[in-house]
Amino acid sequence: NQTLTTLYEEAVQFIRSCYAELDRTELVTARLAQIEQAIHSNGTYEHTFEELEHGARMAWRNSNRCIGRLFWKSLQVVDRRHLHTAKEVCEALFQHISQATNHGKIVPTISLFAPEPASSSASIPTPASAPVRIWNHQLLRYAGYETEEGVVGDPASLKLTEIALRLGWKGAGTPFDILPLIIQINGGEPEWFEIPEEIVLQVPLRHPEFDWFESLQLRWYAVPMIADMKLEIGGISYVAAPFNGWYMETEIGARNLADTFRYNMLPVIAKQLGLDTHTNTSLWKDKALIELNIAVLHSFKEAGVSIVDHHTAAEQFMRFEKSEGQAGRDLTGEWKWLIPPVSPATTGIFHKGYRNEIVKPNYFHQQPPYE
Ligand code: HEM
Ligand code: NRG
Repeated sequence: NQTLTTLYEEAVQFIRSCYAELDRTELVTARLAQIEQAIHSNGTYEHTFEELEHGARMAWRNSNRCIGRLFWKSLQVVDRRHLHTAKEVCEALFQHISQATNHGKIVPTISLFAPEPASSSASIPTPASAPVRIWNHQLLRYAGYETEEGVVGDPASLKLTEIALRLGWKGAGTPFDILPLIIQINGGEPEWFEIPEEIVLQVPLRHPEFDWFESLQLRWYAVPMIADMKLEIGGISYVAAPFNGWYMETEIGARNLADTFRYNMLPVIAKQLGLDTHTNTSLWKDKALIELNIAVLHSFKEAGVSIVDHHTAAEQFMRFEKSEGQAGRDLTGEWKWLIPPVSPATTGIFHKGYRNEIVKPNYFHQQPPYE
């Protein structure tokens, strides 16, 4: 059976590198014999907690688009493979949100739910057959509504917001409504759960010098928690594996609140700054962008919420590069994602090249369950 052979080969590769890194090479032969047996009788195998923990960390280390990889060893891995009902999964996600937020001192964390069943010769699983699927892009994200006056909220959430409303959720209709969690079990009907307000840390944005900034009533949630990627370790696919670190300020200040197809705040900010928005040569977009990013950094700092500026993040990435070299590993990276969207050429990353080869374990985009 071709699929099972591939699964075993993937397992061999992973177990060898994982155990070598953990200084457990003497255990490889016995563990592989066990895995081969398990695949033979069940069509799949189960990771030990140590394999899961180190595999998720290796996957972060291998994430070519991530500038934050210096801290890969600190990832906290939570084993949630035994949870089966939507209610149980929801409770675990609430715990992830509060423990990772940690009152602002953010803890990089991943929760791992039961993996997709490995293919057997009898049936090839579709994404819908996964024991757990999380429909949200991030555990915390703002809704977006199409109205007569245009989009209210985050245009990136239009589709999921529509789904939530269709399932019976009701949003307040503000520009910053937190979407409910939408959880699907065994390909059945998805269920939605409102996230308790008390576990959602958000940061109102203020500028250190401009008092008018506060009246824009901008805010962002404290913790980015990607919920729709699949973690692949040793041939096993964890399709529900939400993870988080902390924000780099440009993600909020140069993209989420600035992109014309997101909150599109640059024109309003430039006008408040008294800039001429009718000519490109006033560089009004650039000036507005910088003040918005300053406000994001200042507000997170004042609120005691972890965040990194793009210069520090780039320096940390260069340290990561160096430590990977010392560990004898080849660094891979995706340059156009690694460079920050603000002043890229002021960072060392801009002036280097990276090999964009995919090494596993890794996090992958997957087909959304609702398409
Ligand atoms: C992408 C920073 C933690 C995995 C990114 C991006 C940034 C970033 C700026 C680009 C995002 C974008 O342009 O939309 C950070 C920082 C972290 C952190 C500052 C702080 C600790 C993590 C963790 C993981 C991770 C804990 C996984 C365990 C990824 C992946 C991507 C990514 C897979 C690519 C996402 C995609 O393709 O959409 N990170 N990250 N990062 N990061 Fe990190
Ligand atoms: N740009 C997205 C988040 C992508 C991941 N970024 C991180 N990941 N910092 C946004 O919401 O702006 N992380 O795990 O910390």
